[in-house]
Amino acid sequence: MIIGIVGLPQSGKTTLFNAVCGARQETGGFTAAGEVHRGIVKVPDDRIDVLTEIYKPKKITHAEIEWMDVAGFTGETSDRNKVDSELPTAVREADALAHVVRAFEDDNLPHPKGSVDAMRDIRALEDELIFSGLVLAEKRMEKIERRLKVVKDDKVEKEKAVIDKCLEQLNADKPLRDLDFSDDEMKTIRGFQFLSIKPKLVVINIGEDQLSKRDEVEAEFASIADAPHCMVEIVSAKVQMELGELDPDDRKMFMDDLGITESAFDRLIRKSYKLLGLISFLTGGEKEVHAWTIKAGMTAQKSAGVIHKDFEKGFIKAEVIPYDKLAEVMSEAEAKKRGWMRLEGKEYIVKDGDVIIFRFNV
Ligand SMILES: Nc1nc2c(ncn2[C@@H]2O[C@H](COP(=O)(O)OP(=O)(O)OP(=O)(O)O)[C@@H](O)[C@H]2O)c(=O)[nH]1
Ligand SMILES: [Mg+2]
Repeated sequence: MIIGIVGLPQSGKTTLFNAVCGARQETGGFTAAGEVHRGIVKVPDDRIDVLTEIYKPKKITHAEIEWMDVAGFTGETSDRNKVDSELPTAVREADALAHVVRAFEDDNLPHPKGSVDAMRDIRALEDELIFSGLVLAEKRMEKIERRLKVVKDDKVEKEKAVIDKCLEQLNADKPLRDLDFSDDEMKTIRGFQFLSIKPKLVVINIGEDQLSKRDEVEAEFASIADAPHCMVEIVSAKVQMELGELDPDDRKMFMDDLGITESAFDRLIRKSYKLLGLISFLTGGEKEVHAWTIKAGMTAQKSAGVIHKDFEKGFIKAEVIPYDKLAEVMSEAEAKKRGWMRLEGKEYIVKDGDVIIFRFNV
């Protein structure tokens, strides 16, 4: 699962990337077109800490997501043949987008649009995502219609229906992520990698001096998160990056000074996880405590396959203790004694925080 960072040049994308991934890429230097930074982020999870206390494992493994940082783009082109070269092509492979929007004031750093106006920039990027999809869909539709003139083809007819649905939405200046698509429809259009279909996290990048007004800023942009598959988070990327470079003791002191809590940043990463429709189930033992990433709605048998294909193939049953129950007694044996361990079959829909032991045959 990949989150692609997008936004205007010099909005703080690489700064955010460094903060999130603990990376040390150059900031303020214009990430070059075609340059891609990749990093892996551990998803903070208090439940792992509790399970660690219970099982005292040799190894601890968090859920992870990949973040990707690319060059900025202004999206000022109105030339339909150029639009694709303007958008960093790498972000097409992302599963979700994080749009970094500059809200910080800095007289020494000119804004590519001449002034700081976060709402304008949010809308402009959305327009660009929609526009690039429109170009793609229109081109495809031409091909489809040409083909259907020559031959009757059910598969192509089906594709036409989905592309029509997309075109209607895009022509109304609305993103595809607002629409519901069936699994079948999704399969049909997956190859186009439409940007406006990707879940979007809007990251409002505020300056250090705005940190004390965080709640006001949050209220100002709250409506953005009303749209389906959209979330907003307020951070100061620069402060977070600098905090990340400190050793833990100094960091704690700095954060107290600035009045920021650890959870502000953890929340950004947790949100991105949720935005992707991901949840974790947990496994615990002396060897390892492990948070495993699955798509919400996955069955027990499919989830077993995330650990090992043999678990899925030879699946017999899942022994499930909900995390809250386990944390209540802090002992697997005690939870079992109290009858809190359930036996679930292959069709069981795994819940976030299920602590699972899979029984299987190979
Ligand atoms: N004052 C201030 N400056 C910031 C903040 N966040 C980022 N910057 C500065 O903005 C400049 C650009 O930051 P980058 O992270 O390189 O921006 P970018 O979006 O990756 O830029 P491109 O790669 O050119 O698209 C750097 O000089 C940062 O130090 C902030 O919260 N406050
Ligand atoms: Mg950059």
